[in-house]
Amino acid sequence: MYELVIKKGRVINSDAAFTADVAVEDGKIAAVGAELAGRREIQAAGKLVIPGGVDTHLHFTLDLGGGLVSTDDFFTGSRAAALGGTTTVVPFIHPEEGESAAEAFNRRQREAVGQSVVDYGWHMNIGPEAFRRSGGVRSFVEETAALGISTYKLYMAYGYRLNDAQLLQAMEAIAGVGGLPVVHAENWELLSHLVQRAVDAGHRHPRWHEKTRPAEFEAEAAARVIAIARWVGLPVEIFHVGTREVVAQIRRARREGAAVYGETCPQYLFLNNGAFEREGIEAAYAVCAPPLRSEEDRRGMWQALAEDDLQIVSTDHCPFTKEQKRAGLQAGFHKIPGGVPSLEMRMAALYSEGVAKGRFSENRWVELCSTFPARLHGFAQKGVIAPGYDADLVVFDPAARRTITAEGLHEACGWTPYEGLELTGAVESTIVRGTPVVEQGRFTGERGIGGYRSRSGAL
Ligand code: DUC
Ligand code: ZN
Repeated sequence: MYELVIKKGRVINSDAAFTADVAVEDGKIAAVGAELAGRREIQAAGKLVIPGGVDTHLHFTLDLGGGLVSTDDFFTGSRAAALGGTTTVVPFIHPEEGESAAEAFNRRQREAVGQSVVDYGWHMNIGPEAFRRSGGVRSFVEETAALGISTYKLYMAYGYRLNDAQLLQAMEAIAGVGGLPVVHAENWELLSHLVQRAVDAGHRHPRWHEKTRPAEFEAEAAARVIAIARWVGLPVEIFHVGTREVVAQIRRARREGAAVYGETCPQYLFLNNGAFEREGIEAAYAVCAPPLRSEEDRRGMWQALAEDDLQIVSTDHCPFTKEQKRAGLQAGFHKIPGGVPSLEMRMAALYSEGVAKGRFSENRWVELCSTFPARLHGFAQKGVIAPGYDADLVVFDPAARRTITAEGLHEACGWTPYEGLELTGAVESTIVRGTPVVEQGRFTGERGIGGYRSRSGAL
């Protein structure tokens, strides 16, 4: 008799689909087979049983400075994740000047321990300050790897941005520990110039957010960082791809045999730059970076997922309050805090628009949202339903119908850019390492069930 058995669901892995019982013991999947009995049983006939979602790109309490902090903290954010079928998240550590990797890690851990409902790892941000430390970037990366962190965020934009020589040195250091760089690719010099020019000309409307961040310059940055990674001989993942120009760079590199990976996010799959023309504050809600692009780009992201030109769907979840967005809107497009909430809708939205509408298979859905992000980011125990893996499981009702509303979501911002979006399929139960935290679509978990998962390397 097992501790918990999910009965008679259709188990979906990235490479197989079959009807079976899934038995759980001590937080692990103990058996997958027929006629398994549990002290507790969840009936899943007619439902899909998938490995819990893995979201390898999101922000909890991101501090943009000047009092602007993104709203979801570890509890509200991880609860939204669980309700949306995501059981592993990877937010960021932004070390402060003079802070060691361990000090920064401990500071962030204090926000997460006892709060997170789902498991989590960390990306370590390598900013210019890493180069000013004694021992330089290499010892900073080694110190980080010793904490069980194997993924490193490199910005080509904002205050954290690295110049090209720093990108190269950071990548050499990451290669030395078998890690993976994940990159925000935009050409900061060009876009800053265009933003200033637009502001000087008196432009304030959110549409100028996209106009001042041309896709060509985003693609130029992606091509540049891909070239550096290839020269160093290191895999690289380009974050939040929303334009076909960047997809073309990734595709070209991959066809030449380079280990280059691309992520897109729900905002680039469900929204286009028409959102900047919405009324009032709705236009400010849509501001995120890189910006939303054309309808052709939006369609192009779906095609890229189907054709494996993009390999991961994460969220870059980073909501700000209505008041923060409104204050930005009044000050002008360049002052609107960038970020949208997508964490809770990701899995169901990808099923609805991807699988139910025939764009790709159930297996590809699981691969994009769970198996491959787990594998690329070094979560060796996650993303697969098989004995020995973590019992992170989701029971998903493929026939349920749901309309997205801000009221029905649990993200801590009170708005959603997807208001009114109709979805086929809904998360019914979520299990985090053997513990049900969502049952019948309702949160039943407790703070602190999730834990830090250390990693020893990336793909
Ligand atoms: N883009 C956003 O829109 N928000 C947070 C960080 C980022 O790169
Ligand atoms: Zn980014």
